[in-house]
Amino acid sequence: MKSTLIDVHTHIYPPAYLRLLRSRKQVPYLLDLPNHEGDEDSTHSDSPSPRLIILPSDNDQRIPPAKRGRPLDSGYSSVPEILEFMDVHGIGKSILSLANPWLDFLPASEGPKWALTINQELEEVCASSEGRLYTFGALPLSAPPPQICEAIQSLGGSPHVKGVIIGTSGLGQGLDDPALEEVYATLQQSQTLVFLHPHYGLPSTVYGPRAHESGHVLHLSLGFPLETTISFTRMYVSGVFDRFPRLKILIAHAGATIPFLAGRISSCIEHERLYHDMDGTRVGGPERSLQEVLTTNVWVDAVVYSASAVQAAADVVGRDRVLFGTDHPFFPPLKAGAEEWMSVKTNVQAVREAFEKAEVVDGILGGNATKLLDLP
Ligand code: 5CU
Repeated sequence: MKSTLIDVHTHIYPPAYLRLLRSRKQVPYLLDLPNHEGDEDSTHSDSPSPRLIILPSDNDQRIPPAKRGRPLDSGYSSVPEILEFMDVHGIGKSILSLANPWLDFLPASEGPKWALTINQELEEVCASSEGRLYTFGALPLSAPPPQICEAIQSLGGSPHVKGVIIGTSGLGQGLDDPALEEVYATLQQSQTLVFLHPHYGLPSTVYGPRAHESGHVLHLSLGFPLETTISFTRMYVSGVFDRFPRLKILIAHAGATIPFLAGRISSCIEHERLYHDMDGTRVGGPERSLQEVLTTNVWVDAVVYSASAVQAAADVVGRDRVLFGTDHPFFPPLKAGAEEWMSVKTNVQAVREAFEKAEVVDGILGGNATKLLDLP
């Protein structure tokens, strides 16, 4: 297959990170299974794969251990398997990012050294990939802002780093936290692309007492995109993009529900009494329009599994600001032995179905990423 696709959304747990998870007993951690609890999902080994317990809901004691979280097979960390996955799906280049929950859970004193270790491992993997792998670096977000800024600056020296990945919690208070100003200033000044990705979802109470019966469905399909939507909207209404108008942000999962809700968000701002005086003159709230921010600061991936959704996202942010992604190693085929991943095929087809013009399809499947990330 011709390898022309560029995958901007593909995750990895490098060996150092797996060692970190293995050393822990609280979420996130690896749950080893005794042999008799054999994991039917695992297709890679005779002994049961440990379970990857990363989401708070994964730790639900009502779920049997062999079904908790997901099986950690080698696809989560093996670079040869990633390259093979790329070959099977015609992916020429991939941008690897550390998967959730990144380094968010570490004590402040440990974040920077782990960020350094993980980012070095990722840079080495990419450097020996003959131009096929690049990376979004991880940030030690639990550390004090000056150390986060130092980490951003040190990534500038790594030739394969194309930006950073962050979750929605920031320093613990979200991405509208004034304490992040120094970090945003550094990101803007260095023109570092920020890949915004969810992990925390919504408070578990919203899913009701039967949530454990549907596994990850509610959390991943609704919690993830709503978390991203809320996080980005908080950044916008708090004026982050007014103060840092050259910030560059790539929003996961086709911009979550932001493209769909952009009009409503803008209308709520236009009707917010706190933002207007008695004459109706604007006295507060974000200065730049959401439309302007979405078409100048924002890019989105195309991981949305639907032609109409990817089209809607492109209508709002611009067709040249949508970038193909796979979300590997999440959403693997559940059928043993399947080579092609339905999740990947669905996303490629959605792009081909949504747009008639070959140049738009080619842009989304690879050209836009080449330009944004300055890929060879
Ligand atoms: O949908 C996704 O992006 C993911 C992810 O990145 N991590 C995860 O735990 N589940 C789904």
